[in-house]
Amino acid sequence: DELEQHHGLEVAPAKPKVQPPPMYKVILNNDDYTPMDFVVEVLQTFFNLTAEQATEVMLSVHYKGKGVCGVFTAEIAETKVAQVNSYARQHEHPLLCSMEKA
Ligand code: TYC
Repeated sequence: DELEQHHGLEVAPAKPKVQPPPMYKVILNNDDYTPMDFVVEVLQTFFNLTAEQATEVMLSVHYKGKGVCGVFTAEIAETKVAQVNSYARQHEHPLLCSMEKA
């Protein structure tokens, strides 16, 4: 289309090119103190996981060091990270939530 426009021979409208937004993984990091059932509760509450899915992610974090809670646009990922870290601190657990580009 660009070539045609430069030559004054346009026949078709330019295709609208919409970029998908950058996506971010929200990560839970393991620690030695946060109770397993608290992590499961967090995953169910903030990431809408079932008890079964939440247990799977929690155990993956426990055994491998970190795990993905979900993949979101920047603003939503930032909000989830802030909510989880605030909730963990309110309950005096060291649980750390962070994000990285997908
Ligand atoms: N390792 C913790 C324990 O043994 C459980 C835990 C799992 C902590 C996942 C944090 O993101 C985490 N109680």
